[in-house]
Amino acid sequence: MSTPLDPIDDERNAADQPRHDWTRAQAEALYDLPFADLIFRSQSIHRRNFDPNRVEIASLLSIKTGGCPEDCGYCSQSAHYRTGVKATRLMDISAVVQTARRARDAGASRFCMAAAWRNPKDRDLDQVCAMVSAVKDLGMETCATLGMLSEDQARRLQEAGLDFYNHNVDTSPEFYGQIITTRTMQDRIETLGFARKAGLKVCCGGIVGLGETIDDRLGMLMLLANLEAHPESVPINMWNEVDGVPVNNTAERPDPISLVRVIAVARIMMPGSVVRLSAGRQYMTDELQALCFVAGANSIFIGDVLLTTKNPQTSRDASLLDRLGIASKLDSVSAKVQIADEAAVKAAV
Ligand code: SAM
Ligand code: DTB
Ligand code: SF4
Repeated sequence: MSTPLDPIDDERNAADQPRHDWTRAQAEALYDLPFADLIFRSQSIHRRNFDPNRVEIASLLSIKTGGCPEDCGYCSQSAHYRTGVKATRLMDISAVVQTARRARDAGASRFCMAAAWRNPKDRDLDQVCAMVSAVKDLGMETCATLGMLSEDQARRLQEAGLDFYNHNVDTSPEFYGQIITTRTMQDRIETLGFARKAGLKVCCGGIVGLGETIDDRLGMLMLLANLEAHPESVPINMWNEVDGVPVNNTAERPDPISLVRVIAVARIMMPGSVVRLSAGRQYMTDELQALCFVAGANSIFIGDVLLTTKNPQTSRDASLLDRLGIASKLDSVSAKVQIADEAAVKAAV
């Protein structure tokens, strides 16, 4: 092995002593380990902090789709690009609760409500708070992702029963400006700070496959791991391809081995965080997903659609988890569960 790994100290890296001082050299040294050594380290750390045979099941609903004023270069919902996604109004509470109940009955323990906003208007936030309280009453963990928040909005969401706020850094600080120009990385960090201050748990990660380098992938992980507190959830999305967005000019589907390495490094750097294998599972083989779980991923979204793009069918996920010996409520339900309604599944790109 060419690069000495000292002073990486896995013992010091238990969840109760999380580190926030990761250097680029250490991140690179981990990423470059021979594959078996990297996976052994990440799986050992995973086992010290989690049940290795458990995967969290979350479900996602777009409560307000499209027409977004932001220019995120990967996104089907930005009003800046012609992607064929139709803008909708904020959903009724009853329809949201109905979808959440279906997701719960299909085996999901967390329900994430997403809106294509730069930031919520106060009037809309009242409606989202009512949704959050109603979903919480179903006995589910609640998560929302609504764009930038003010301190007061974060507090109101927390009081309504919100458990998690999702707001991603998306990529490395160096690559960020090539993907988004309408909000800065600093804006995002500020919203994450307001969420924390309000007592919300933080769900924060990013995307691979936009055309970023491996250094960018590691830069994103370092940014997350060196935050004052590690996000409780870290979604790693692989870009779900969308026609008509600028990222098509640079995008490259990551080498599957690189994806597994990224997951393993995330697990080692943020040992107590739940790492979600998020968008992009539609392109992954069962074997690749299994490797990601072994490397330390321990959460997925179920449902045939994410927000506007496809996700594996729940029956396929049920079969995969079952064959891996990962207990879930999914294997006890009908093989034909459809959480989103028919129209959303047809519209998914
Ligand atoms: N509009 C809100 C915002 O961006 O703050 C919340 C929803 S937005 C869709 C949440 C995250 O989903 C983005 O930050 C990005 O990381 C991820 N995402 C969006 N489109 C994606 C795509 N096509 N493939 C993979 N991930 C995507
Ligand atoms: C996250 O990191 N991934 C989810 C959730 N947070 C909101 C969103 C994935 C969206 C995939 C693209 C789409 O379906 O439009
Ligand atoms: Fe809007 Fe969110 Fe899409 Fe960016 S990622 S364009 S903020 S919906």
